[in-house]
Amino acid sequence: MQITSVAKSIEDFQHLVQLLEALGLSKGVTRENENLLSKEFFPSQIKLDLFYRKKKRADADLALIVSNPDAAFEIVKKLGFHILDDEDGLRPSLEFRSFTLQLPGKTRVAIFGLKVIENTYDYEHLALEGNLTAADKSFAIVVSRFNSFITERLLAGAIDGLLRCGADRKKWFEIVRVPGAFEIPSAARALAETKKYDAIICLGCLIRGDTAHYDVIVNEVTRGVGQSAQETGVPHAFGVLTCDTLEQAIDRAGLKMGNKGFEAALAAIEMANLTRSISEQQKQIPFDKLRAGSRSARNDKKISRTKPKSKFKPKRK
Ligand code: INI
Repeated sequence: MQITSVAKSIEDFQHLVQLLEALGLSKGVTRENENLLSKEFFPSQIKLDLFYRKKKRADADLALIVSNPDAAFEIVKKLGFHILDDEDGLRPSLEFRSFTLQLPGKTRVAIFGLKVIENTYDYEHLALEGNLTAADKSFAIVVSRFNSFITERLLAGAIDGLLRCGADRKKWFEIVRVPGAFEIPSAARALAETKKYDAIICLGCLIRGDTAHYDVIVNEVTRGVGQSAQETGVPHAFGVLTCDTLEQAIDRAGLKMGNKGFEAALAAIEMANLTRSISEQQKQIPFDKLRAGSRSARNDKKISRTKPKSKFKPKRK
């Protein structure tokens, strides 16, 4: 699904890009042709709110629901955009805040959301999660040739997953082939050690009937991939099928049980984003301070958990 918004002038388009970046949305691809200029943005979460407005107010060209409307208000003020109305902001008792701004070319943007209330722990927002944006990330796929009629399907699924999440085929992923599943960990580790990739996707297929060493190889591959991930700090997604029969493998390579290559690609994207968020996070709230009600927890609540990518560090109220 895609949500679109149309700017009223080229200047407003640039202002919108600036505003959305400042609000912390991740950037995707910019496209331009003789008819159109467009830029993609990926929110960390998306939901569709359907509503009927009982009290009339001017329609906006773009409506944004943000997790901290007070911080968004400060960002908009700092960017110098003209605020049209901020009725709710004047009523501090309200848990909700909405305001509208107008860009110089008359594009209107409505911003609203629930205020961050002090001393109330919102565990959902305390949890860090990786999003599914692959546009600005690099991936290496290690795929084994043994049982290639299965592994090629896993590879197709993984590529599909990366492309659907915005990865650029030419720039942002590399495919490396190895003879069998046993060779996957060493190739994955060599790639991870280059530090060129945000995540490594491992794809293979082990079928019990094919080898007396099935259990030995399964253990070795699983341990090797896990060890490479832990020792290099680069996320590895495990898309190596370990099946009793060929039929089970076929089901997991695009039939009844989905495509494990596709799932591995999504796990790699999520973990690449999560790893980046964790390392970008300036301060973490220690686990023992998460207990609601403790004095230190209340004080630590003031620590900003917004992505430091933004130039602004919104203050929590
Ligand atoms: N490699 C696989 O990827 N899947 C298998 O099912 C398999 N079987 O059954 O033997 C297999 N063996 C090859 C192994 O992974 C190595 O490539 C080989 O031993 C050379 O090191």
